[in-house]
Amino acid sequence: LHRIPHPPYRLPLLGDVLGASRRTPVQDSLKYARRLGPVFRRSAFGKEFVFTWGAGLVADLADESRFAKHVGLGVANLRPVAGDGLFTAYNHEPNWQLAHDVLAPGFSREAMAGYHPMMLAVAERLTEHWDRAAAGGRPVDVPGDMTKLTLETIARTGFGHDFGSFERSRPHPFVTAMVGTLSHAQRLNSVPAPLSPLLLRRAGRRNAADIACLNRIVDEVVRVRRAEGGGGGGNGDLLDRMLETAHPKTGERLSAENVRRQVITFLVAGHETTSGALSFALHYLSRHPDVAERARAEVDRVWGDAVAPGYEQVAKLRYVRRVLDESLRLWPTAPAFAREATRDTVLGGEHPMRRGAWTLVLTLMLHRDPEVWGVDAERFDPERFEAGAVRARPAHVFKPFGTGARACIGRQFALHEATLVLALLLRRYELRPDPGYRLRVTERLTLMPEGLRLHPERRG
Ligand code: MNH
Repeated sequence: LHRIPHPPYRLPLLGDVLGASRRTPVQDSLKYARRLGPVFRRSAFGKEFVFTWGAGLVADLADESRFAKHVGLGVANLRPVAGDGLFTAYNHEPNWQLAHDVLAPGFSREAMAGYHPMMLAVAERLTEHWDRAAAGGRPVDVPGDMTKLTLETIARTGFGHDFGSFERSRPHPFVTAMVGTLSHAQRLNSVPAPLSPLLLRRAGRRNAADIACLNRIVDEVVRVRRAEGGGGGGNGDLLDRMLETAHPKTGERLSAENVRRQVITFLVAGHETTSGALSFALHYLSRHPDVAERARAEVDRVWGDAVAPGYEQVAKLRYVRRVLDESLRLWPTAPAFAREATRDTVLGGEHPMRRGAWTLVLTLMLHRDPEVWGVDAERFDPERFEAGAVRARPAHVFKPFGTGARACIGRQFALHEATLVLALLLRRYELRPDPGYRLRVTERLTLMPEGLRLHPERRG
């Protein structure tokens, strides 16, 4: 450990807190990463954290025979919310494998094709809203609207539920409570553990109220489905799988408490990060009219005059997909993930790690490593995801969905939804930026462009 660099000004007890920001810990770590190199450590309140972002080291951490997901920091702080749900489960918890096997078919190609018409229907509610804004010459609140869209999409496709987000002027209470628990989980990382009961008493009460609110909302969603008499009221959607499907080998089913955890997990994990990804992509499209024009031409060419593009017509939008990938490169909306050694080993042939030792992979910096992405790594350029360019890069340098057995189960879902929506918006509107807007990014475990507004104009 002592060979790994750390910031120069270390305070006793407090550690590397000078110049550190509680609001933007991940963007803060970027500064340290650039100064200290591919692996570095920061200490806070007597605890030492190791950060890794060098491409070679991250590729080594992707070796599943020696490393696995570590449930720590922000993820561990979400355990009171999501318990042993898929995202927050420890590797050894039996409910992880059970839920993974029961739910994975919900993300198959066939399942996705079944969600497609519902995704279109939700997107139509967004365009109705944007049409009104365009007609009135009003700007739209991009992160707010993308959150409405992605929440309605996962709620409708996964759970047959309608939160009515587009009919509300304020966010649904589910969203408010979710943002509360995510922000709280992030803040817990920057408060010394022994003091946290004192410092966070009020925040803790708020958080408990937020969790109770989430529980109430999902219990109602489950109650309604059970009242429909089971038997697949949702045509085999995620909730049907959670409630009805036994494990193909063991015959085991999810418990009622675990179902609650999974519903919260999927409603949160299934919309917050996709919303951010769409928002960043729309920001870049509005700032790069040449890219928007090229993407729009692709949509016009591939979709023709189809009123409702089919499932297959989304995968054909190669350039729109590159825009999305490039946005996720610069702003991976889940900006870090943690890996632990599953046995005593040496990371990158250089750093000994005991079994259980862990490090935080800084995806945000991995994606900006000049040695991998070039001296212009900070520049938005979808051409980086042209097939030849991708082949020329080493493996494991683009990791917005994590890695290995615990990587994102919703990856295809998110990519399909986001590509579809970007294409629909490009086809329908010119996206004019707010001239005064400078990109500011808020962190609540996830990343989101703060205060982003656009002026959509209907195309002729
Ligand atoms: Mn998703 C895990 C990023 C969309 C459901 N997701 C992860 C991980 C990353 C991630 C990174 C791994 C975290 C870790 O190693 O600790 N997810 C994303 C991004 C998007 C996204 C950037 C959108 C863009 N995720 C979605 C969607 C769903 C979803 C959509 C559901 C419909 N994600 C999950 C679940 C897990 C996960 C569930 C946990 C999987 C597991 O551990 O088995």
